Amino acid sequence: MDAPRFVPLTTHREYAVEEMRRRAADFRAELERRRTVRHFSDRPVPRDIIEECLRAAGTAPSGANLQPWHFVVVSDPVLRRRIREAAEMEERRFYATAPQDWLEALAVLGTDEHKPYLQTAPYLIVVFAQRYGLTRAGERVTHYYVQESVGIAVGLLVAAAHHAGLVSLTHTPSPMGFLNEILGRPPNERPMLILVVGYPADDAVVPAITKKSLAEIATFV
Ligand code: IYR
Repeated sequence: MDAPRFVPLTTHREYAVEEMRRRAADFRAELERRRTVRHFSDRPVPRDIIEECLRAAGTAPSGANLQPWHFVVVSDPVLRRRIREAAEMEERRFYATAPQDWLEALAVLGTDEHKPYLQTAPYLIVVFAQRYGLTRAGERVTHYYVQESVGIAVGLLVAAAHHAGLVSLTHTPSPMGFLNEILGRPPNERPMLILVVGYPADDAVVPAITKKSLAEIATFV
């Protein structure tokens, strides 16, 4: 077992309370402008911007710092077409067989089995959760809190893309096993979602939905 090694915390910044208040409110306001978008432009996005967003995602905390995620950035049009075709096949089944209450909950979003954005947007970031890791020698390494860890990383990725001036969509065709096959990922990796990233279409519209208030989402005791 490795002994813990510590270094001084040199990265923390403290702000005067007024500045802290302003920063908290500014950040909140910036995140409030984020919308999940389903109408994408095919305008290219420089790859280095996506790389920076992924570095931001990679800063996420994770169980035992094992960082149980892998991001496959798909820009190849042939692969995007194959992913769209496979996803639409799953979605046709979903919309034909999902329980009525699920379909009713989804109605406000106006979604259906057609997923043209999987081909239009310049990037599909396919997020894989590593159920366990593998050493160079091929031995299994147990990963802890995988869903929580990858969920946090995706949250940071969504925020990073927004902060950079891009829009995104968390897309979860289910089941998603076809992604391992198309992208050649190993069996210890489970596809968690596809983050569609790019610029919005000029005529993009979004559902008229609202977020819960602070009183609804939080309790102070
Ligand atoms: N995966 C389907 C259905 C869907 C489910 C939920 I929960 C959503 O928030 C949105 C869509 C689709 O992508 O259409």
